[in-house]
Amino acid sequence: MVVALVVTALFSCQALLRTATKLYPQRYAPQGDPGALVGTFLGADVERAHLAVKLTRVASGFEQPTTLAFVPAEPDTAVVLEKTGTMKWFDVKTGDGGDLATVPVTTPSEQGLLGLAFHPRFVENRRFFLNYTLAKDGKDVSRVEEWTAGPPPLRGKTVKAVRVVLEVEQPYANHNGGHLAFGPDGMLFIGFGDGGFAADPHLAGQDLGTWLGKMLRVDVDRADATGGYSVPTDNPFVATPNARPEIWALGLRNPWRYAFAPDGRLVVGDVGQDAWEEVGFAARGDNLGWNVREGRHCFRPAEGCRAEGLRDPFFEYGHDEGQSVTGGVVVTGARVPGLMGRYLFGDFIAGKLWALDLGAAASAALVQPTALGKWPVLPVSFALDEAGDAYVLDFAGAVLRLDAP
Ligand SMILES: [Ca+2]
Repeated sequence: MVVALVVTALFSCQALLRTATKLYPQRYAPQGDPGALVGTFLGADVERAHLAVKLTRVASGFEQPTTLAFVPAEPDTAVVLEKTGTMKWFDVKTGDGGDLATVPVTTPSEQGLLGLAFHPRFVENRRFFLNYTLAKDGKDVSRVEEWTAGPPPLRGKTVKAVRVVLEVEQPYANHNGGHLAFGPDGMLFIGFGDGGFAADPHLAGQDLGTWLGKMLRVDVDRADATGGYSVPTDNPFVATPNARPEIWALGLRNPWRYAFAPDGRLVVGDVGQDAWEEVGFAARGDNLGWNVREGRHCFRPAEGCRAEGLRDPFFEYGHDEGQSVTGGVVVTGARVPGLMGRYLFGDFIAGKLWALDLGAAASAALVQPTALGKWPVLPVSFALDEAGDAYVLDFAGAVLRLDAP
């Protein structure tokens, strides 16, 4: 009871503080020595090829940030989502910033304000999409929602919710997925985890009758009678009895982050259970294996599981190396020459960063990445700026740019 009161008081103070600071311009300029971060090579990384990089703080002071995105055609402006429900903008050069919106989220475990995607024609239509969890009718629900920004620039404005695209009930507070990304086909890809707890107790991963444990593909430009979206007629399971037609790929445990490579392939980091973290492709109709397989190994049953019809990841690592993969982005900028054209990703718990060649992933059974080191950060998301240069978002509150050493 005492603990509960203290917690309540603490949250009340934070709420007051947030209300007060909203009245004034906010500052997210980097704190401390920007050169203080040092990467080290440990474990299997010792034997891998190394790429020396520097992590330069460009902003700090965010509260449990989950998502970083650069605003299209406004190259000095980036957006950060905080798990606790605030959407913020900041100036990448000066650190000036402010609030754009406060979303009424639930925040236990892995829930909160989790994902954002700008519409491919955001510059003209000012539409963007958020993925967050909220309490509704006594249940926890993941909601994908369309929002609108007013006339440019985005900075210094407030943004507004327009309509709900879709919602799904979440049986547990973990593995809620949360990411959003538009494909080169203009469709919105929505990744949902298996619903949570552990080991997929509802067997959602292999069940085509639920959105949980799936990658969905929907058309948000042509809503049907539901008002939220329509199902593209070329989705893989539209003619499969009892299958949800929105499904693009199945067998996912928690696709926390994913991205499209410049060649159009969808690359997913799928968080593992007790043993293996994985990165792989999710092409049309692919079954990525969960919970039959964890990485390239049997999970259910523990031996002699089926492998046919399942797509294994092109990279996996054991929990001796890290405990929660954060899918990344294909770097297109030239700021770090050794990174250009490569897929950058990391581990949220271990603070390790890697880069690998997706061209090699297409032909080889397993690809070995280049190690970028273990850093004192919690890589929760990756992002590219307008030049295609890479940033890592530290869940402890900082935005870090990858630079040549
Ligand atoms: Ca898998």
